[in-house]
Amino acid sequence: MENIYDLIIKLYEVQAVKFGTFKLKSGITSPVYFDLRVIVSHPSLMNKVSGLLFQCAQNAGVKFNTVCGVPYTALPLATIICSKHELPMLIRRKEAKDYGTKRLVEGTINPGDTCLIIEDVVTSGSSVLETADVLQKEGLRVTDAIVLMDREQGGSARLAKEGIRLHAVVTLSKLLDVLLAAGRISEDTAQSVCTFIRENSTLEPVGQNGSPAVKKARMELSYGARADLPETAPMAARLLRLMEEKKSNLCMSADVTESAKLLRLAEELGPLICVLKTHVDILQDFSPSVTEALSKLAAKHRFLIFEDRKFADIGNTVRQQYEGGQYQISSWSHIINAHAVPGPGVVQGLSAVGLPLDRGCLLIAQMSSAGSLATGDYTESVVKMAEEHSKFVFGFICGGKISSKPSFIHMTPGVKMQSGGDDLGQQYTTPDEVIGKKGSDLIIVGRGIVAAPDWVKAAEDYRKAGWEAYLKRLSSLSQ
Ligand code: 5BU
Repeated sequence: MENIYDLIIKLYEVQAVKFGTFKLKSGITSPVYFDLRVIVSHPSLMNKVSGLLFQCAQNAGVKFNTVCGVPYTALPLATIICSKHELPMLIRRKEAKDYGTKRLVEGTINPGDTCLIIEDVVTSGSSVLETADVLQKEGLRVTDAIVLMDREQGGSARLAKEGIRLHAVVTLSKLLDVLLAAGRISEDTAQSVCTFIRENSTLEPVGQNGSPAVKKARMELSYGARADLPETAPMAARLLRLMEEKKSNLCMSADVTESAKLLRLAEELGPLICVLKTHVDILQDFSPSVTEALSKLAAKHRFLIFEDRKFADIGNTVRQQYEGGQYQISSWSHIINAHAVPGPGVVQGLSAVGLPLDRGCLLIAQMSSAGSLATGDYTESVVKMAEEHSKFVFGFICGGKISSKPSFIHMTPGVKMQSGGDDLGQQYTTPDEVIGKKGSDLIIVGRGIVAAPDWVKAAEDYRKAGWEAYLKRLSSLSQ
């Protein structure tokens, strides 16, 4: 066991495993990359790896007469094993020579012998299968393969289908657990690797062998657990805790034009919501006393105020719009939102005002209205901008989950019990769809509540629907 621990640390130190952003042959981007070719420059590591590969075969009770390494990285490993234990070896050529014997396998082939395959990394299992195929065509039997690193992306199930048992010295889950425990990688890194593996499995779901790191990533984190992550911004942590405490992922959009009505909504629905969203500029009778009263109700009923101002100008202008004018938004609104269209200056201008006041900002990554231009590459760029300003930007206005980082909060407008729309382009999705299927965190409901005959009943129905969808999602992802 200690051996494996040391091996993993050593592999990390010689950069045989790297974390970051890597473009794979397939074109997809991976947060983890194995380059086990580098181990040929570390003789003691070569010996250690070869020893563990052999031991793995012994432990599994594999019976074999000969050994073949998958070219090229596993070739020297097979050589060391065969040399040390005086076993006959076979070499598989990648290309047949165009002269001489034209053999695909070098060495003495005794048809009917069992050949053990050695490989460095298995992802889908296809390179092991290719080698097995060549050996089988020569009349050899292939029953087992030993791999140094199983990425747990479906390779072992694929090989099993072809009658080959895969034995791994190290699994990716184990590697992540050890590196996490040793403080070599962050929780965030482990999480993103797990998410990547889960989403890019070639066959079977990952993590069935019970690694805590992988299990944790397969398991959806609760709102409360996300609040405690070190990378979670203070405003996100505050909101997530409120949600957990009030069992509510409901943001009410109090789109009314009279101050008295706004305050009545806040007083009556305050206990059921975690955020109250305003459009302060639609109030006919605004005065600073309204926001003062609203702030008191927010403290009394424990909800956050979100002025849906959608800032979208150069940094210098938004700074003044946020802080000054007749609304003085920064003095009472815990949360604001902004379009990313002006570039990062908009966030810089807003955070200059908001950060010292412990405020937070949501970036508008998608919109609920028909024909919205905030899609595709634009949405991706917004996520990137949020990641670059993650102290102040703590989440998104979006249609569903757009970032795998659990520290970011996803809030979705355009929610009603019945899907459909209004006659000005608004499009509605149900709470179950938004939270349960699309993976968002909060529903934003306006007319679904405000235009209902009984506000309190409607708000309670939405709170319940949103919360139950969340609980259902949590339990389905924890299996
Ligand atoms: P509704 O009555 O639930 O349709 O109100 C939705 C609210 O959310 C309303 O205040 C909009 O201004 C706000 N909204 C939205 O509907 N869609 C968006 O993409 C964004 C905000 Br951003």
